[in-house]
Order: sequence, then C-alpha cells, then structure tokens
Amino acid sequence: MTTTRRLVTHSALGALGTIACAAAGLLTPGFAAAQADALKIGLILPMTGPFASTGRQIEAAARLWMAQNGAKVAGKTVELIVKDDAGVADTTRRLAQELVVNDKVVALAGFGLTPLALAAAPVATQGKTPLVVMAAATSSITEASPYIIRTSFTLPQAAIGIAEWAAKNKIKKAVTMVTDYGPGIDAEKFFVDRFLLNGGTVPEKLRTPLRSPDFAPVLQKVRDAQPDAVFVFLPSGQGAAFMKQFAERGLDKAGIKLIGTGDVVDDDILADMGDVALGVVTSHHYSAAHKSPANQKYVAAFQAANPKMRPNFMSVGGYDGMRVIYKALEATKGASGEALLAAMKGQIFESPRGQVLIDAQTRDIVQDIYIRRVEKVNGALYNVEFDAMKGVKDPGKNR
Ligand code: VNL
Repeated sequence: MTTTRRLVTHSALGALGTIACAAAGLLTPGFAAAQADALKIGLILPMTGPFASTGRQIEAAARLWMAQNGAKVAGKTVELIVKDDAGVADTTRRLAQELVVNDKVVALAGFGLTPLALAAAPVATQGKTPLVVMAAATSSITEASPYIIRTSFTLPQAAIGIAEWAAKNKIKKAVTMVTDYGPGIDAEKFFVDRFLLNGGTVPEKLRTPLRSPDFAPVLQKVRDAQPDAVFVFLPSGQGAAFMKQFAERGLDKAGIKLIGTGDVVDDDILADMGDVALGVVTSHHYSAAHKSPANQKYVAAFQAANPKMRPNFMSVGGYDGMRVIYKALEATKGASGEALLAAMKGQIFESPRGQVLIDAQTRDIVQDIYIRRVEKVNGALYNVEFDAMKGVKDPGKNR
C-alpha cells in the first residue's frame, strides 16, 4: 500500500485515499464483527439419564482439550456450547436444529448413542454443518450424512479382534449376548461371522433391551447352553450391573468365560466391579492403561482436572473430536461448512489410544484394536493390553 502511494501523483493520491477510506468504511464493521464473532461448537450429550456417564466423560475431555490448547483458534474465540439431550433422540434433533439455526455453530459434536447421532444427521446435511460423532458406534452412522466425521470407533472394528482371539484360545462354543439395537446387532454379526469362519460354534444369540435391561433371564439361558464363553456387548455404563448378576448367578464359577468388546469393562466403572472382572478378555481401541507417553500424560491431566474420574474410551472420542475440529479450524483460518469438513478429512495424529487416521473416503476412524485382560495394577483393576491389530478400518464398510 505504502509503495503504491509513493508512485502516484499528489492529486491521484487524494482520489485514491478517498476510495480507500470509503472501502475501509464499508468493510470495517463486517470485518470487526467477524473478528469478534466466536467460533461456536455445539456439544450435544446425554448429561442426565441412564447414559450420563458418557456425557460426563466427553464433556470433561472436551474441556481438557480446550484448557490445554487455549480457547483461541485462527484469532477467534472458541465457544463450547454444551446441551443435554438426556439420551432422547427427539431432543437431540431439536437441539441440533437450534444450534445450527440460532447459534450458527461451525460444528455439531458429541452424540452418546446411535439413535441420537442418526436423529441429528439430517440437520447436519441441511445446514451443511460438520457433525463429529464422538461416541456412537454403529458402522452405518457415517452413511447417514456426508457431513459426519467419527472419532469414536465402530463395533465391527472392535468385535473382530476378540473373535480372532477366542478361536485361537480354546474357545470352541460361544453364546452371544448383545443390546438389541444398532451397535449390538453389528457386534453380534461381526463376532459370529468371524468366530464361525475360524471353526467355532454359536448355539444361542441372545439380546437384551436398551432401556432397563434385566440380565437374569438371559444369563439363565447362557448357563443352560454351557458354552466355553459368552461374548457380550453392552453400551457404556451397563457393565457394572451386568457383572454383578454374572457373579451372583455363579457363571464365573461354572467355567463360562466372559469375553466381549471393551464397552462392558469400561474404565469409568471398572475400578468398582470387584474381582469378578479379573481375567475378562475384550478387544477395544482404548484402555486407560495404554502404555504410551501421550496416554500417560492424558490420564494424568484428565485426573488432575477431574479427581474422581478415570478417563474411558468415550473421553478419548471427545478429546480427539476436539482435536479434529481445532486443527480443521486452524487450517482453514476459521472457515465453516464444506471447507471445514474437507479439513477434517484425512487428519493423522497421535491420540492417547495410539496413531489414528480420519479416512477421507469413509470419514470414519482407522485405528489399532487391542486385546486386553482385566488385571490388578497397583491394586486397581485395569484393562491391560497384550496384543494389537494395527490400523483397523471399519470392516462394516465393505459389506
Ligand atoms: C453406543 C455404542 C453406545 C457403544 C455406547 O455406550 C457404546 C451406540 C453408550 O452407538 O449407541 O458403548
């Protein structure tokens, strides 16, 4: 600008100055408003109701990310708006709508359960707003809107690891017990298919309702079938009640091994499960006991900020989801819509769970799946990882 001015004549400089001032006058208010405008992220979670632990874990992790990385991105202030859907899909949809239309959020995030993510998907499509699924894990969710990115996991991804392990570890006959909705049906299908392929048999496939499940009748059926193992998927939060009944009915003493995806021995509740959990083998993408400097730092910081909590796999979905949003905002200097979505795709980074990739094609997460056994570490129960499948893509996408 200064150089240009030096080159023009005095009178021309006057004219140019007037134009420049007029242009500045037009631009300044908008520019200032854009600067002052916060980048809003709408975090919708079950903060009350039966799945409140998922909401608590993800909110704590999102706040930890912001405390560690600052509340400013691309020169703008990031504002996290947390909304409680209490696990009710109609509420999720209404809140998503309000956040997009009234608050003009740059991204929707959270989504504790599959029906909640599915309810919000059309809002993301209509509003051209990226939606980051931090918890829900039915394979097909990412297909419900081209604006969905996932930082949690999928049940097919988690279930295959334990099916492989079981077949190689003297488990010939297994019964399945899953919650009767999206992720449970995915877990059942992918466990059974792989287990049968490896020569196992599955005499019974049992399902329990999502709301207020009573495990007594299904556990009796498991007992009657006398399998070597029962494969279990239950959503995060239900594992403790299940484990109690498993012990009360003496299934552990009857020699029936408990295996599953890691949801049933979730770190949020594992410490209080008691010795019945010892020896339970599961496959999953995250354990608080994961041995890496990044995870040790994560667990220490999470517990310093939340002294009564141990971070679980839900928290990591929330933490990494914030990372994906922040880095996309940084890369685009605070863009929204398509540009922001594009910057979320293909991100590669080290999560507390290990190396991950947001697959640009499927918008789903690619990650290592660990085989873990519940053991006592310094007197407390943990999922101790002893084997891993590297870089697992969601097997549900190749159906
Ligand atoms: C879902 C999947 C929910 C796995 C979970 O806990 C879970 C879901 C609330 O997609 O609904 O552990």
